[in-house]
Amino acid sequence: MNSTRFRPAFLAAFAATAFVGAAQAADIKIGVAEALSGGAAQYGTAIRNGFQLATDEINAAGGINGNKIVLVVEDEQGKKEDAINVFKKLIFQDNVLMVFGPTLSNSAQAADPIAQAAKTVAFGTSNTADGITSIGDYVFRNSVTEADVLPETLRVATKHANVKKVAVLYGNDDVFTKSGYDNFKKALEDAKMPVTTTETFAKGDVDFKAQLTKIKATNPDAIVLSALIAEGAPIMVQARQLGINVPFIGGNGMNSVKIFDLAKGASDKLYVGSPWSASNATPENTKFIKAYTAKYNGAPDQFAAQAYDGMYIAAQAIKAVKLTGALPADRAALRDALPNVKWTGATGAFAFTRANDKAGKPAGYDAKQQAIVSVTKGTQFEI
Ligand code: 1QQ
Repeated sequence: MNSTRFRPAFLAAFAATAFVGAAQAADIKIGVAEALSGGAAQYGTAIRNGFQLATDEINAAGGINGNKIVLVVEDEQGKKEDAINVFKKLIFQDNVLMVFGPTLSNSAQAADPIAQAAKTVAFGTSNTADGITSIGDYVFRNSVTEADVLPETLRVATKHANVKKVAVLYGNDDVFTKSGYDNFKKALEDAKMPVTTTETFAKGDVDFKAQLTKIKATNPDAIVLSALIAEGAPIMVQARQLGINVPFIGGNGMNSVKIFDLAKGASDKLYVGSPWSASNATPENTKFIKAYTAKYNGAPDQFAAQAYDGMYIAAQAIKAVKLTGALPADRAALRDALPNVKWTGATGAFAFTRANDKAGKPAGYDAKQQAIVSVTKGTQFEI
């Protein structure tokens, strides 16, 4: 199942460094590959902050079995070529124990095979498209998938806003926006919801008036939108400019408080599902929100929360592994330990399950425990 066959060669290659200092406290290097610039930086920055906060807390409490976590942070710019390069640097040059990221499913689909081939854990905290974890057994995520969330988002939003027919708008050149579309389409079919028209856009588009004008002519009660925020925010602004005032029903891409900054009043009547809620008053979440707000001088969002929990989940697994300093063995041992972690964090109780379906559903998802949130300036509807 794991890398036994390859161990002797790797051990020989790493022998020089493997046992030096193994007896004393050593830093645990963890790679963080996130979009810190470009259109996906809205998400990536929150994610990086979540990792940093959890790391600081873990280190302040003595580290993991006495060893401190050291983050090696790289900007993958939300682009798949850069995600591949950053993964290679972290895995082969920096010799990190594992890699968090990348931010977008689009990049994960390109970069995670590098980690899989190098038998190094790639842990996504924000990858929600179908099929990510089916890349291989070194690929993990704690992000709740579109396949899980969208049917509930649709159910709650259409009921609450009394929606009888919808138009659909999605990005057709991105793994996440396409997967969101596929899952919305299925959920709409299952709900027998009539679709007035389906329109598409591409990454980097800035003018959506042609699609929105067509949508307006079909007179839908809501617009189902699978978009990243870089396109999603201007789409909402331009829709309102065209006099389209019906609700938008979005996926994870619209699930950021940045939508309020970017689209301002035009972001009213946006429904999104979320695995995290600011108003969930558990001790873990209250502690997270307080610490995050104090450190970063601004409110966290679900991207920060899932990253924060992701780091604690990894720390539990690392704690259970007896690190030897021999990187291939440690990487494999971490991979074997991760599935056993159970953790209650800012997003609630979490456990991994093995994904056997195409959607690669993450584990520990409990639809009842997770809140569906409508982002109409902070209004929330628990289901
Ligand atoms: C994905 C997403 C994006 C919204 C991540 C920020 O969910 O690409 O899977």
